[in-house]
Parts: sequence; C-alpha cells; structure tokens
Amino acid sequence: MKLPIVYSTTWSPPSCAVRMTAKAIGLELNIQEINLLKGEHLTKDFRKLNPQQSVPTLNDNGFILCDSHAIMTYLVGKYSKSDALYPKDLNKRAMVDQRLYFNSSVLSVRTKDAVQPILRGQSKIISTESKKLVFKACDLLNEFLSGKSWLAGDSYTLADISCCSYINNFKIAFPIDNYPNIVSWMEKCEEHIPGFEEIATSGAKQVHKIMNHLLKQ
Ligand SMILES: N[C@@H](CCC(=O)N[C@@H](CS)C(=O)NCC(=O)O)C(=O)O
Repeated sequence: MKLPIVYSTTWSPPSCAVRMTAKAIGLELNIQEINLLKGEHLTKDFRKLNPQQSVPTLNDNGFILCDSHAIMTYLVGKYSKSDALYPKDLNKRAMVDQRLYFNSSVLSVRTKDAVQPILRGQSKIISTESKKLVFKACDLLNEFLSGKSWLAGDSYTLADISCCSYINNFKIAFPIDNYPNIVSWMEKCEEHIPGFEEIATSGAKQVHKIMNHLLKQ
C-alpha cells in the first residue's frame, strides 16, 4: 500500500483542513502541490481525476475522492484508531456533520465568492454585499460557539478543523475582532489542533502575501 496522495495547495483552506486531519490522526500523506494561480488544476489529466478541478483531491491507492469534507471523514474512518475527530455515536456525529455542512454550504462558499475575484485578478475590492454575507456567516459561527469551547462536543473535531481553516486564512480580509467567541475558539484551535502552525498559519501567511500583492498591482 502506497501513501495516500493528496493534490493540495499550500494556501487553500480545504487543503489545509485535510492536511491537519491527517496530522491529527498520525497519517502520512504524499502531498502533490498544485499551483492554482498557474492553473495547474486545469489540465486534462487533472480533470480526469476530478471533474470539479478543485483541490484537495485524494488518490488513495486508486480510490479517488474530491471535496475536503468527504476526504476528511473518509481518512478518519479508514485510518484513525480513535473516533474522537468524527464520533461513531449518532448524535455526536450528526452535530459534527451539521457544522461540516455549514462550512461546505455557507462559510466556505461565502468567503470563496468574496475573495476569488481578487485571487483571479478580476477585482481589487471585496463588494459590500459579499462582505455582508461573510460577516453573517461569522455571526452564525459566533452563535454556534456561544458557551462552548468547540463547535461540536467537548474536544476538537473535524468541524473545528474545517471551519478554523477558512477563518484563519481569510481573517485578513474579514477581521474577527467583533466576534469574541470566534476569537477565543481560534486561540484554542491554534493551541490544540496538530499542525496548525506549520500548515494553517503558513498557508494563511501565503494567501495574505498573494492578496496584498494582487491588491497593489
Ligand atoms: N467544497 C470543496 C471546495 C474546494 C475548492 O473550491 N478549492 C479551491 C481552492 S481553495 C479550488 O480548487 N479552486 C479552483 C478554482 O477556483 O479554479 C472542498 O471542500 O474541497
């Protein structure tokens, strides 16, 4: 059995989430860096692998899977000795799923819609409407965290790994100072989630640099 291959981009939040998940369960990955800005995901070969042409994409000994949320739950199910990150208990798992779907359908989509025009060099500003939608998602996240240390349950799970990746990468564009629950949760994520510094922080630094560069041009 070869190491699972993950096509990943250093500064991409869903790629960071998959890499932090692997780190948390002690799984070594074969990371294949894809430069999105150079369009390395737009080749015919990559399209054959993943018609959505997105990172992260997993190739686990011939089993191909795209979408970070699906990849993270798969990796834990297949490779983790413990179910702490994605509990087998139905109710606990349902809460993790709800937060993952929140990230998949609300938080990630809104941040992506807001920053993508800048990353693609199509705009130098984030529209007021896009900002409103991102901050509305932050309102919800802040409310989910009310009176809680983690998004689902008493310890960090895939829900935290998934959502913190987006908040961390895009807090330069969407400051979180007005969201006290998010601020203290992010501090906990930074302290407890394995690989946060090495994966998420360095990814965030890179995206900040890219955005600053594109905004100055
Ligand atoms: N829901 C997907 C989103 C993946 C996604 O949109 N990835 C971005 C990078 S952060 C991408 O590959 N973008 C390619 C493009 O925009 O052309 C996931 O969670 O994996």
